[in-house]
Amino acid sequence: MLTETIIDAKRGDWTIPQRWDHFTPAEHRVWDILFARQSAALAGRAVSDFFEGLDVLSLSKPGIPEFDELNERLYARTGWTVVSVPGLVTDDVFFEHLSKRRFPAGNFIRAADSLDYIEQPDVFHDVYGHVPMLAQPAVADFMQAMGAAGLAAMEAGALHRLARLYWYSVEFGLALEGGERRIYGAGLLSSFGESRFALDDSRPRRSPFDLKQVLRTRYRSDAFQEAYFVIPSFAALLRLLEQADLGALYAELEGELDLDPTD
Ligand code: HBI
Ligand code: FE
Repeated sequence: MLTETIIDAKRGDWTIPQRWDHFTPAEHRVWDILFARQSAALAGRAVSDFFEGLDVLSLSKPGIPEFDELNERLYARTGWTVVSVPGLVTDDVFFEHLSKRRFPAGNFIRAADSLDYIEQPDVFHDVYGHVPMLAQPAVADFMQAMGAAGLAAMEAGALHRLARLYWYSVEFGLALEGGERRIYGAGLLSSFGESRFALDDSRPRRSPFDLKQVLRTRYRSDAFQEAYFVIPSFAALLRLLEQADLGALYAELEGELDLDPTD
């Protein structure tokens, strides 16, 4: 697995060594502050799979996680590994990694004086937001399928549609658990404000997850979402993706107007 990463790095897959020892005590403290605050904010709000993932990956250990150590546990669970990248990588590289069960994580952490705003996904968004769910087999399979679907969508010139599916599930998805709405999207799991807003605020629309509607619905990346989609379970979401003929859907939607989240 390591050799493969080194060879890939020569092919320009944007991976860089984490060099965990370069993080300062102040940066580890930012992680600890974010971790404590967010774990309290998510009590009773996140799906139980999330907390189980934090636990089995020993992510409650203080400081920014050391990826080699994290990967021993993650790889044993679902064959995924976290790889270090400098920031947003291009779509082709991003989906290629996902299709090979590698999750690209930003090799930096936000500043102590801007805990609630990040320009680019940092190590807290990526590792705290995305990685615990990757310890769950159905999610691990779904994310790899999303990688393959992303590469196929690029081929079909339909990446903007696949990006919506990714956005309204992986980043901002809600799920039903015991009849209650819970958070599972990384953008919500890692956001102090929006983890509350997404469940409690009366303004956003919350609809049952409908693939065609999701593929048609625009989103904004610079504000809280105006619409959320709710899945009945991950098994259902995985089945939906496996059974969908996305190519046919992209073609079918060619003639239909896009929707605003508030439509
Ligand atoms: N790069 N590092 C990183 N992290 C992401 O979440 C990411 C990315 N590049 C592209 C990308 N996401 C988007 O195309 C997806 O959100 C659809
Ligand atoms: Fe993300």
